[in-house]
Amino acid sequence: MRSESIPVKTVVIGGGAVGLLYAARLVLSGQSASVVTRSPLQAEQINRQKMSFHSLDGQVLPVPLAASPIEQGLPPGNLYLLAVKQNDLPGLLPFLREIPQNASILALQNGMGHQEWLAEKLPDRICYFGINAEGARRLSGTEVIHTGSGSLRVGPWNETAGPDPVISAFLDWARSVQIQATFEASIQPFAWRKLVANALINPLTAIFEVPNGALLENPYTVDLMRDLFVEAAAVANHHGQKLGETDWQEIFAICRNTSRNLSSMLQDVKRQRRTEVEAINGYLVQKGKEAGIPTPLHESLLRVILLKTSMGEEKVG
Ligand code: KPL
Repeated sequence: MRSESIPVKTVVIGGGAVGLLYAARLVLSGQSASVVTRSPLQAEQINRQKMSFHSLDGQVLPVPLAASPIEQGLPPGNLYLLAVKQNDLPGLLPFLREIPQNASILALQNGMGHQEWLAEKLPDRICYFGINAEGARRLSGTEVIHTGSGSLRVGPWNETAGPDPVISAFLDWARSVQIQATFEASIQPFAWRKLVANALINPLTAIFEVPNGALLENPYTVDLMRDLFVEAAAVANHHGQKLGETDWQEIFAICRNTSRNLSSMLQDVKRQRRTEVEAINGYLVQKGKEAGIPTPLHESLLRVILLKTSMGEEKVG
C-alpha cells in the first residue's frame, strides 16, 4: 500500500477465479493476504504445492499464499474480501458474523440482491461493494490466469459513507498494480449496468458455449441481445436507472474487450457447477414481477440455464 496508507491484512473468502486472482496479486506485490476456501482439499493443495498465477504477459509465477478451510473459522485481518458466489453467502453467514467489528468488508459478487441481504443480516456494519471487471479464469484449485485488465469500482450501497481508511488503502494498492480502481459514492448505477451486461452475455455464451466476442458475430444473437436489453432496461428504469443507447453500446464494448474470455457462467456450466443465473436473470425476473413488468426472455434464459446445469448431471457417454 502507499507509504501514507495504513497496513492492510486481507483475508480473501473464496477460492474461485476472482478470489485467487486478488489473493495472488496481493501476495505477489508484497501485501499480507491469505485465502479461506470452502473446500478443505483446496486449502490443503494451496499450502502443499503453492498456487500458480499466470500473468497477463504470459509469466507463470509461484505464489506463497497461505490458505485455510472455512470450517477452521476466519483468520485475523482488517479487510475481508467476499469472493464467493452470491448463492454461497447464506451458508457462510455464521462466519460473516465473526468478522471483527473494526475490520472492513468488501463484497465482490456478480448479480444483485446480496447488497440488501448483507445489510439485513449484518445490520450493524457498513459493507462496501465492488464491481469487478478484472478478468480471471481458474484452471484448478491452485492455478489462476489473469485474462484481462479492467476496472474495480467500490462503494457503499445505501449509506452515504466515504471510503474508510482500509478501503482507501486497498484502492491505493489496486491502482499501484494497474487496476483502474475508483471509489463511487453511489455504486448502484454501476451495479445495475453490470447486472444487465451479465444478463445478456453470460447465459447466451453459456447456452451456445462460445466466447464473449462470438455473440457479436451473429445477427441473430445481436437481435436477441437487443430484445433482452429492452426487457432489462424497463425493469432498471422502474428502479430509477435510465438505461439508453450508450449503455447498449457499452455491452458491445464489453463483448469486444473480453472477446476471447469465457464468461463466468460458461466456465461454471463447463465444470457442472451451480451458476449465478438466479442472481442475474432471476433477479431481473423477480423485480419485473414485483413491478408488473413482463420479462419472458430473461425468464426463458433462467429456465434454460437451470435445465442445462441440472441435465449435465444425467448426461450419458
Ligand atoms: O463479468 C463477466 C463474467 O464473465 O461474469 C463478463 C463481463 C461477461 C466478462 O466475461
